[in-house]
Amino acid sequence: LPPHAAREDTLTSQKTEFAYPSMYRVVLLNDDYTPMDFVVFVLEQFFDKSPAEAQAIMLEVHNRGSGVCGVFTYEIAETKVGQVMDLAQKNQHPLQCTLEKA
Ligand code: TYC
Repeated sequence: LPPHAAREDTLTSQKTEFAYPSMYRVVLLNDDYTPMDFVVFVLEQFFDKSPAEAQAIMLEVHNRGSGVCGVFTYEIAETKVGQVMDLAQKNQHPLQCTLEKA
């Protein structure tokens, strides 16, 4: 169904308007100082990645400059960016994490 689709309510025959939420990529950016193990930990802890997935995403960021941690609705994406940035700051790592509309 496209955005702004309407479904027929089975019992009442009323049309219920709804729209799918916009989705946002959470993106990690490379830098020269954040330890690889820290990035792997972040991906496991906040994005539910397996150790192998986390390692692969970390290496993609390291080798290509950026990588996608996951795709979420705005509020969840924003929360995850905040969690990553908080933990990086607490550990004095310059790791950057941002949102982009999918
Ligand atoms: N480039 C970092 C290093 O060599 C590792 C790193 C990977 C940093 C991913 C940030 O998002 C990042 N220690």
